[in-house]
Amino acid sequence: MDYAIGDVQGCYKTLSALLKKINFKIDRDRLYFLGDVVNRGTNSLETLRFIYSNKDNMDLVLGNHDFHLLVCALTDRKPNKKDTFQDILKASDKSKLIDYLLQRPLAIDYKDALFVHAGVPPQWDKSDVFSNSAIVENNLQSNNVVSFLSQMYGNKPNSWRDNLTNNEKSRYTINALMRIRFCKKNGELEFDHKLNTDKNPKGYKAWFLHSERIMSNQRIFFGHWSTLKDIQIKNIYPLDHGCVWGGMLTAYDLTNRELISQRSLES
Ligand SMILES: [Mn+2]
Repeated sequence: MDYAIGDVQGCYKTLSALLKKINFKIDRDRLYFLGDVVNRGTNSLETLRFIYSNKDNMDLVLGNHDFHLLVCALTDRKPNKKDTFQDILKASDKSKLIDYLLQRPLAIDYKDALFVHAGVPPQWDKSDVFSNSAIVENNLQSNNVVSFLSQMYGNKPNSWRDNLTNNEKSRYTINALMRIRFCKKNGELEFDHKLNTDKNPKGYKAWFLHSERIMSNQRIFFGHWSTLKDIQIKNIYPLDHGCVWGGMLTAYDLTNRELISQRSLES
C-alpha cells in the first residue's frame, strides 16, 4: 500500500506509532513524506536516518525546514534558536544525509495526484510545477550548490515572470512550492500571515481558493499549513495536522483513500 504522510518535523516517536497503526511493512508499502521531515521536534536525526535507510521504499518532497537544514549545513548561515536539527549537523553520517536531501525533488507526480510541501500557485499547471522544480533541483545537484543556497533566502521576486533570471526563478519556485499560503490569482505571494483561510490578508486568498486555479481538477497532497482545519475542498488534501504542536501525525492511504491519524506522543 502507498501512503502520503504529513509533516513529521523530527517527531520520530509519533511516526513509529503511526507506522505501527497502519501495520507498515517495508517490503510491501511505500511512504511519501510531504516535506518538513526535520526541525522543531526532538528527533530530526533519527527521522532522517530512518527515511534514508529505507530510501528504496520511501521518498520525500523538500519542505522549507528541510531546505533550511541544507542552508545551515552547507553555507555559513547559523541555525536559529528554535531550530532543533543540530543533531544532524554534528552527526558522523551528516554528509551522506545532506547529499540525500540535495537529491530530493520539490514535487512528486503520483498517478492522478501531486505531492508538494506547501502548495501550487494558481497560475501553474503540472508541467509548470515540474519544469520550474527542475530548475531548483538542477541547482541543488550542481557543483555550485553552496553559492546557490547562500542566495536563496528572501521574499523577492514575489511573482513569476518568464524573463526572471535563473536565481530569481529558483527563489520564486522555492517560496511558492515550499512556503505558499496566501497569494493573488496571478501567483503573487504573501508571506506575513499564517491565519486560517477565512482570515485572509486583504487582496489575497489561500492558494487553493482561487476560482480559476489551473490545477483544480487534480488532487494535491501537501503539508506546511497546520492550522487548516476540516476544510472540504475538492482535490485538496492538507496533511499537516500539527504533530509537533501536540496535534496529530496523519497518513493518507492512497490505495483505500482514507486518513489514519496518530495523536502526538512528543512531550
Ligand atoms: Mn513547512
